[in-house]
Amino acid sequence: MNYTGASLLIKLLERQGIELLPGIPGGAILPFYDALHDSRQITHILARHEQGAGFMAQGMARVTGRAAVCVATSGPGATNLLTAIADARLDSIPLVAITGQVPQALIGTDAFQEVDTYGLTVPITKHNFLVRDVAELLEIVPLAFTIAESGRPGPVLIDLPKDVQTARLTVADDALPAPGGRTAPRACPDSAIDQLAQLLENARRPVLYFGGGIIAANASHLARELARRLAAPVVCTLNALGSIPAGDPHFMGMLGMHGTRATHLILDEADLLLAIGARFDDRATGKVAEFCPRATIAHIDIDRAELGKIKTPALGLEGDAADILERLLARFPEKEPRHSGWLAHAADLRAAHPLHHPAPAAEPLHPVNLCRFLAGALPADTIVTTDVGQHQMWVAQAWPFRAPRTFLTSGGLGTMGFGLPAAIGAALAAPGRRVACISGDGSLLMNIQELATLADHPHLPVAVLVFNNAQLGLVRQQQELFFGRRYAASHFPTGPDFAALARAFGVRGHRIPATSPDPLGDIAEALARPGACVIDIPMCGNTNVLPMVPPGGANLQTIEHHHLATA
Ligand SMILES: Cc1ncc(C[n+]2csc(CCOP(=O)(O)OP(=O)(O)O)c2C)c(N)n1
Repeated sequence: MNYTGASLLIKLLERQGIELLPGIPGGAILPFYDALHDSRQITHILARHEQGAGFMAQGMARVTGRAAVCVATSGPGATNLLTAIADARLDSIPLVAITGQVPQALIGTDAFQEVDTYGLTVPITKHNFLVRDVAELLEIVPLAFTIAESGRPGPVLIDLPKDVQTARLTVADDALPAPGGRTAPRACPDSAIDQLAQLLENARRPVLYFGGGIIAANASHLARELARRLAAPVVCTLNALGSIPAGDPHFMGMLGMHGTRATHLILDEADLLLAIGARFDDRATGKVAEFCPRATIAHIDIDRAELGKIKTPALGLEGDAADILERLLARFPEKEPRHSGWLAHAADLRAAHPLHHPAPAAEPLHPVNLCRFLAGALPADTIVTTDVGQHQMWVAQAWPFRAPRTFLTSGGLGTMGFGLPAAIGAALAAPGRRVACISGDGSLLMNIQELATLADHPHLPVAVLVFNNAQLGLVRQQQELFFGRRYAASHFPTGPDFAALARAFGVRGHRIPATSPDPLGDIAEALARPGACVIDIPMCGNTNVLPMVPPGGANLQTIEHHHLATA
């Protein structure tokens, strides 16, 4: 069949199984859009800002575990995508970003809407391509998906000059390449797994440190089973939340800057730390020299570069977490769980250091109480997205996540503006699932224009819940605690009426009156109605997310509620 570069790319995306494609058109990508018009398989989702399109694709990829695609034009379209690409890189999300480029004859001439997208994306992609010839698409497109999904997942960019989109190529059906996708990584040697089994066998106080890599590897059930057989407490990073149910007796909570005190105490006592798909991020470890001071460290990661990057492990195992855990479990046959005294001690620590919050009846809209109320009011399999700030940390601390891929948040880059478009992408990719976007009044404004996209899909069950404290709350908190209460640029002098704003976009909007006698009842009523909505919830402006490890401090130096109460 005779293709243009544009129609060939569509054909190859269809063969990849792509059905949803968020993006925004523009001059340099118009031949692609023209060909897209003929696709019966791919539904284009018209975002209102390319960053929104990138985060919609991320929402799809985070929910399904498969690479999702977004598209933008050259120049400003491409630069608007950069944040979403960098975000995918830091959180290891498989993403294929397609950008239009000026015709090859104009590259390097400062042509209209020309930027060096290839150059700009070198440091923030796993790999990137500038397509020079239409025939290269046959190799590049499947390879882009293979790179995005294999090993440590990540973003891949395909920059496509306009003349390549219009160039013609005849390809027989049987000459079309097989779709790309995840390839099996090199197997970790048996000897390393034997050594790990021995370390675990000898340990008296083992702790498992779960990272987002467990979810990426679809290994949550295996990691939980290891915890059970070892009777080992589990600490989770932000992006590992959901890999083990919050109610599981092994789960100690999130570690790190806003982690639970119990995680830090148990890590301090551990004699063996097994990190799985975790990268010893500074937000998780606090002052590295004082992190887990008594423990021998073993580290499983698919990315060899992570082994020893921050902490030198006694044993590093490179490979797929699911494969390694399965083989490790075979070495721990079902028998009486060991270390049961250690697990009981962990439970005591957890009980002794609960999350501080006022009684729900006294302060129903305290963010911890509100998160627990919302989790109870929404279906158990609700997908939660957040933006970045205090609200994000409250959700991480208080939402009882039960399953992997139910908590989508920008962990590594910490991008305000992630929540709404990620929620739209998640809802599109997981039809029938409820999606709650917990946002802050600062963050929501960063991609508020995507309410227009949501209005295009009014039946999507996306509820945006604005924890509205009239502030950049996490900034205000740091200024209170570490900058002598000098509140520079963290209070909003004015703020929009988010309910009215939602309605202006065509989305149902609710504002919970500050004087409501039953604010939780009002919220439940708004959530019970079908379709997309925004619920603006006013809350107290000076509540802090605690505990908190001061930036640069050791995890045991947490600021707790009682420190401030007596200060
Ligand atoms: C794009 C971007 N700009 C700036 C920041 C720095 N930052 C981190 S949290 C925060 C405040 C967030 O405010 P809001 O969304 O209202 O949430 P709150 O902390 O009040 O819950 C800021 C400005 C960021 N993370 N991302």
